[in-house]
Amino acid sequence: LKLEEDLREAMRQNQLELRYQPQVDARTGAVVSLEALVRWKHPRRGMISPGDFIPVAERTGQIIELGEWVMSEVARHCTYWDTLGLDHFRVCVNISPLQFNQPELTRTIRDFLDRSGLDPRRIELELTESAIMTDARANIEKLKELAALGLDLAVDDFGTGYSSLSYLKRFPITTLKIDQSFVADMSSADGVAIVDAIIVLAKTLNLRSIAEGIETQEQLRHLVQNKCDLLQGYYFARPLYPEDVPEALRRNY
Ligand code: G
Ligand code: G
Ligand code: MN
Ligand code: NA
Repeated sequence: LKLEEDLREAMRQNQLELRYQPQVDARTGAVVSLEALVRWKHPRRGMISPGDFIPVAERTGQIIELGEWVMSEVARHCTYWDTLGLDHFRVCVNISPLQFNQPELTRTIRDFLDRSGLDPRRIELELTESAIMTDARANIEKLKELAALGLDLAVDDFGTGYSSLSYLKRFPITTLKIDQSFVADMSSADGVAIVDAIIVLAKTLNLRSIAEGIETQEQLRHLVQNKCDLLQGYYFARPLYPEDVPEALRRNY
């Protein structure tokens, strides 16, 4: 209950902040997108990881308000980067299962796009595999509505849930995001086999593949060799302050 009350305060008192983690094009080394990741600077407890408070916010419903805050911050930061002439990259926004299941999600996202004037093609929503695969048949319409707004849709944590391949093919998604647990397990033959299989599946379905949680040269080499499209992880960059994004965009990784 304490964390819940604190979170309400946190949103009012600007204790939440967004960081942006670069996603690198495996062929060119350029940063082509950034994942927005929320951080909580608690006045007494210090940094609280979203792994600890997102589940609380999801349980209490505060994730709805938090999600709207994230979108308004993304819009604000995009406007700032625009003034520097930096607008050739996507921003990936995590959408929690509760948010996804809100009937008004499409309207919320449309309002966000209208208000901010952002080109929808610059936004990618990261939806978890379990959220979209639970009641998959009913979700086709919802995903079509979202896709019709012109933005990209990624399946986050791919491989950890139970995907129906036939739905995967029918969903208007653009990206498969290989869960970082599989990347972390790439020192084993099984781990490598799973990662390779997801990359091939993505190619077969004409989807972009992205691997997250890349920390080592060996992981990187294998992913590049096997034609994973995008790469994300501490090996390249930690989640960055918005002010540090311009330098990352100019760099070649
Ligand atoms: O940044 P970190 O690796 O600690 O994030 C932990 C978890 O919190 C991840 O599963 C990530 O998807 C989730 N998360 C981070 N930022 C957001 C956000 O803005 N919205 C939602 N719904 N989840 C987020
Ligand atoms: O569930 P989601 O994919 O949205 O979560 C991404 C999470 O992974 C974020 O909390 C982010 O901070 C974290 N992360 C990003 N890169 C790495 C990495 O290279 N190693 C580890 N261990 N975590 C990472
Ligand atoms: Mn994510
Ligand atoms: Na993930």
